[in-house]
Amino acid sequence: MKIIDARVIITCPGRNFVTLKLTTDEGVTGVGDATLNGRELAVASYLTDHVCPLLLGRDASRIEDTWQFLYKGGYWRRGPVTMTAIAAVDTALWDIKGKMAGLPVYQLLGGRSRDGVTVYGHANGETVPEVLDEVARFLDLGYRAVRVQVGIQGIGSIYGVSPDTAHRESGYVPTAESSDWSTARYLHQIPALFEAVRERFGFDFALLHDAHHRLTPIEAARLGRRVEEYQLFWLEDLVPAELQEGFRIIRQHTTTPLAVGEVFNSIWDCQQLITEQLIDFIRADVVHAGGITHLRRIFQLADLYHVRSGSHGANDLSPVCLAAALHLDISIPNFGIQEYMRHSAETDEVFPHAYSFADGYLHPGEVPGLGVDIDEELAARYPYQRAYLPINRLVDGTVHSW
Ligand code: KDG
Ligand code: MG
Repeated sequence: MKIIDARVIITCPGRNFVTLKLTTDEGVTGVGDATLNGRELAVASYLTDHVCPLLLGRDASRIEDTWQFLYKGGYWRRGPVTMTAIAAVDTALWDIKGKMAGLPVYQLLGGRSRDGVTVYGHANGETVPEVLDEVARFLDLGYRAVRVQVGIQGIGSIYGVSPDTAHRESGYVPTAESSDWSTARYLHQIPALFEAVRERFGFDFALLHDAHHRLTPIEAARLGRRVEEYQLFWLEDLVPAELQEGFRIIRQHTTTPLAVGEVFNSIWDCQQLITEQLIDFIRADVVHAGGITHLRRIFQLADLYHVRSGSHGANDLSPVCLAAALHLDISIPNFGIQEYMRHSAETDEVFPHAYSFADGYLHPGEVPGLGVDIDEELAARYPYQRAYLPINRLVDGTVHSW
């Protein structure tokens, strides 16, 4: 079974998505997400100009071999562009393998380890009462887990707190700059949000929060310790994780569970975090961490060290990535939670899919392969639009992590 066509499709049904579509000589197609928010065309070029020509004529059934061929064969290793491109090929090959076998991909990964994939939604707001209304909405919809983000007084527009989650949260805001970030204000005000949520809704659901890499380890340690009484499911991305040993400081001071990894691309980005048990949840995702093949390897390492999965699932990852994540989530033993930021209606139309939400869980569906496709005719009606992630600055103008 040979690959005879490899094409990259770029579409912008509200935000940009890059998709790889492979076709075999038997007419079977497979899709893989290749979206790297804000740097979409770099991956598209990596695929079109360098990888696609190498795929033609290759045996579509050799998933692991193709992964190694692209990873080791490229000589230049790791990094978001390379690993997103490899992920797209890998995901498309799993899709093809499932279709050939007549089985949903999760069956090829060992079958179900659970009945449904617990997901968390995003309750955002400029003020605490606004966030509380959003939490109520999610709980009414049946969610068992909610992430809460709120505006901070004295700070302008903060990334990730807009209730307009379909577009702004994951960065479709070409010129947004916040220029008055203050960690002191944030640390002072944020505990009141968790207190208000627990006071009104109790403790019978998982509560999460994302700090978007904005703190130092000792600031993070202080926050984690301060909010222990609210029993968060996790605090996410407290500090940038290039310095993996930095998490030791946080760990020494707090029992609040820690999650990190949405910008990771390989097992080596989290090797120390996992093997030293410095985190509780690894947030690497299918599209940016080398596809189903490599993410499964990360989760298997994590399982040995009591670290559970918590895959990134913002809506700048396409429905193809979400479908792939769900097949992995439902099959692995150490699943923790899956982020679920619903896509816009236009995006859902461009990417018809078999997965469905019910009672706080996502279900991958029983369609052979990944159960997701791209409607190319519709996709063509939404041409690419240049867009960037926002920039965050301190009061004095210093660029700061967001
Ligand atoms: O492209 C960046 C987004 O995916 C990211 O900022 C969203 O932090 C995020 C999250 O937790 O989903
Ligand atoms: Mg995040």
